[in-house]
Amino acid sequence: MTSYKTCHGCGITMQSEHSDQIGYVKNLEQNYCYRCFRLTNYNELIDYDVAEIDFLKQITTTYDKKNTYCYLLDIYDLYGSRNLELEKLIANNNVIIIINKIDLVIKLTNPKKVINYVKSIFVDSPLYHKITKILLVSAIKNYQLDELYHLISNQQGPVYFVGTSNTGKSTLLNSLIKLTNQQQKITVANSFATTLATIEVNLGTKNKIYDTPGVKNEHNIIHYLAKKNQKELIVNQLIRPVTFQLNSEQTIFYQGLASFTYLTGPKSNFHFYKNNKIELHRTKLNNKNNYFFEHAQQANLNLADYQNWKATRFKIKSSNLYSLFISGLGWITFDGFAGQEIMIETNENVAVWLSNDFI
Ligand SMILES: Nc1nc2c(ncn2[C@@H]2O[C@H](COP(=O)(O)OP(=O)(O)OP(=O)(O)O)[C@@H](O)[C@H]2O)c(=O)[nH]1
Ligand SMILES: [Mg+2]
Repeated sequence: MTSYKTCHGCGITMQSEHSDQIGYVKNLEQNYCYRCFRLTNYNELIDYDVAEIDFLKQITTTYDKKNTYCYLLDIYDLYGSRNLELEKLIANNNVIIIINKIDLVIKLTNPKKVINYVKSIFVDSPLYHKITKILLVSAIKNYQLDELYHLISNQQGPVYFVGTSNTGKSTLLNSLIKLTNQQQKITVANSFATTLATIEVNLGTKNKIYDTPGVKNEHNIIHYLAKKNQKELIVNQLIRPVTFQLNSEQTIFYQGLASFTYLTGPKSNFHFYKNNKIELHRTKLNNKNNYFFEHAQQANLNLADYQNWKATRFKIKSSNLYSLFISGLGWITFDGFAGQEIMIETNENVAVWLSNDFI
């Protein structure tokens, strides 16, 4: 039987007929669907096929400009956690940009520098002129949550928390729920597509607050991994950089996930900010292909397949402090100067960006 009752954890309409389908619950009196129950109590993801659900279509937009959108980005994947279609969709309304998971880098962060940097990467975005505030927060450490609460409770109309999947929207709302002594618990998980429909959240404010399902983030390497590796690559511990002093024609492998090659330039330091679970291995450029076939592809962290392995080259044009981002693998910071050449190899869909240093 299908009901009109929605799951308190993920927002999906519940049904008690098909145990192999989304929304299943044995007894419709329950408040949480079976998937949320297993996720919350056993950290086990029931793999219903949610890949085809178009979560972008579920984002409510109006043209009366009354809505406010809290657009969450993940500090570990600042570029990859953006979604341009979503930015177009919400560009008619006020936008608060929230950079979450700041606890991952808290000891390294100069907040003003990060905020200015975020502003600069949105210059070309359709929502640039709608950004009313950029806030750095940590949902799990309650960092800046009072300020966030103050901001959202002072908005005129409804506030929607939006963003790509896994940026921490539901975790952030759960923390706000706790801080305001409300009784509600949204399901959160170390995986993608946890929230499945819009959920109204009670924070005791005059205006309405909503959690929404995360939009798919196709740039992130997590989507191209062997499935068994996906959980391991989601970062939730403080990132400690690893420094390599490299001569030209040296390569660093991120196990079987990607490689970084210093092609041309004098001896230089490169600081790798990455998930602590990924081991880095150095080899010479002329041994790169051997290493790739003999070790990298057999590593315990690897991609689902290697058909779309692609090289992207960067030539540094002027002296500056740079950060090179690989979506889902963190970033590499270095003191660059004109003439240096660098190459990243990974799945062709994984986004790679070179920009000024941001932290
Ligand atoms: N380190 C750290 N991890 C966080 C923080 N906020 C969320 N996470 C983790 O990020 C993962 C995803 O959190 P969710 O709240 O489920 O993310 P979501 O954006 O609601 O995901 P969808 O519902 O799929 O859109 C979980 O493993 C959280 O523990 C944070 O402030 N710091
Ligand atoms: Mg969620």
